[in-house]
Amino acid sequence: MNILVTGGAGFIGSNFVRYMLEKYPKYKIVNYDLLTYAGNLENLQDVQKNGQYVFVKGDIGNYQLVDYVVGTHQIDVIVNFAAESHVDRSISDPGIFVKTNVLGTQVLLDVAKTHGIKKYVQISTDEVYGSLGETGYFTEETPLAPNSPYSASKAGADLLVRAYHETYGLNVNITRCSNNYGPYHFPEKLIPLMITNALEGKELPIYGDGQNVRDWLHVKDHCTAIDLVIHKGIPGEVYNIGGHNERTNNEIVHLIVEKLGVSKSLIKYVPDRLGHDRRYAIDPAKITEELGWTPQYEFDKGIEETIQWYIHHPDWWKRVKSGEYMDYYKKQYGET
Ligand code: NAD
Ligand code: TDX
Repeated sequence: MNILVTGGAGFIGSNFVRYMLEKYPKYKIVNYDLLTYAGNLENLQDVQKNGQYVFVKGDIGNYQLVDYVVGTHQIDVIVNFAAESHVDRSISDPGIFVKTNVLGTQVLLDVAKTHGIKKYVQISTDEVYGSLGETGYFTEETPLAPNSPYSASKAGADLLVRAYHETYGLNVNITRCSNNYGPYHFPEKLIPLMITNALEGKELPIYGDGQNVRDWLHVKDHCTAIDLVIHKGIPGEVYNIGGHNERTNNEIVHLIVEKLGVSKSLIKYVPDRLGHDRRYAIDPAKITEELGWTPQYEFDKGIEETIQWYIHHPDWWKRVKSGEYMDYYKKQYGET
């Protein structure tokens, strides 16, 4: 099987590329990524020499290039991770979110249709369902009610994916996963920001009252779920992915503070995110019962491993935080 992984140089995409190359040594994996600020080929340094792995630098919005890559590599399956992914950035600059997440997805779908791709998998998010109260879970039937420009752009993309299935019969799946954590997580997001700031003795900013709840899943468990959807997903279906691991932001930050043995006085409550969703929680019954998925990571083990990963990879996150790796790319691949 030849798989085009878009956004494979980012956090989840790079973990997925590595997972697939290890699990399916005969598959060809083409990583198509624009290398924005969030894309980092250092995430995949260990697979650069794998003969089944190809990297192409490009924009998912560039029809001609996507069309060329899909044709040249005889792509069977497209898995779209490429996106602008940070909610805070979408609040200060929504335009690029619409361009990449909505228009970029439409280009990928058009290419998939033209080439008669066997399967198109859209990596979406639980945020398209909006915010929950203190009880209840998101199921695949929960109405879409996105609250941030980021989640609105992801919901728009999901609706296009649905339309290409209904209108043109494209074999699609949409996955909606909860918050991921694990290695190579970009340090603008809560968990890696808190770990790296704590390691640097910097403040730990908690938005609002810190009682917002996120449902955390280890990135490797997300990868196993996507693997199942690629191979067994029923055409046109949506699959929610989550491991029933709800934590408040206060709990997460206090856990990191304790595990790293730094002072609680680093914690600083700061003004709330605009439109901040209160609670996300996934009901994963469908993917569990229909595709046989079960997460393997206990949160305590997963977060301990993740903290250890950051402790042992200061070169990775220090370069990312300083922007040094972008200078390297400019030399290597031209302006990004
Ligand atoms: P990320 O920001 O770490 O990576 C995004 C990648 O997409 C980067 O490598 C970037 O260079 C690339 N990219 C951006 N614009 C592009 C373009 N126009 N063309 C080609 N490549 C482009 O994101 P992530 O956290 O790894 O998330 C991956 C996907 O999973 C996203 O679609 C996101 O919405 C979804 N998701 C993320 C989470 C999470 O907790 N991180 C949870 C559920 C769903
Ligand atoms: O400094 C911070 N302080 C803080 O309190 C940051 C960066 C975040 N937060 C809060 C906001 C959220 O309630 O922590 C929670 C998690 O924030 P993020 O890491 O920004 O994640 P979130 O907004 O929940 O979105 C993430 O999960 C769903 C990903 O970034 C999305 O791409 C994914 O779709």
